[in-house]
Amino acid sequence: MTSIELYELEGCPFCARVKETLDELDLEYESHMVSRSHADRETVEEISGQTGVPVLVDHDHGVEGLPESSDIIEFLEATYGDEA
Ligand SMILES: N[C@@H](CCC(=O)N[C@@H](CS)C(=O)NCC(=O)O)C(=O)O
Repeated sequence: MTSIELYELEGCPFCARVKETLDELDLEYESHMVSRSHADRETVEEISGQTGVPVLVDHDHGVEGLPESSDIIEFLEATYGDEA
């Protein structure tokens, strides 16, 4: 089972940037497509305290719901990149 999960929305450019980074770092992850309706994003709200996506989970590193694509990319590069 992979440690990383990504909550994302079809066609979301911020999610695409995160996925690009995951691919560049050759990381496996489980994708969860969320509903277009914010009211139906209970899990995203529960784990991250807001309803926007992308949101990243990385169980192995104690990350249970990290929002903001730039923060997610920074975390992935710092944790799994060449300089990690
Ligand atoms: N600053 C945020 C922006 C994320 C964002 O705007 N995500 C969109 C989807 S592309 C979203 O969830 N917006 C709320 C919505 O309208 O569903 C980031 O970089 O992650």
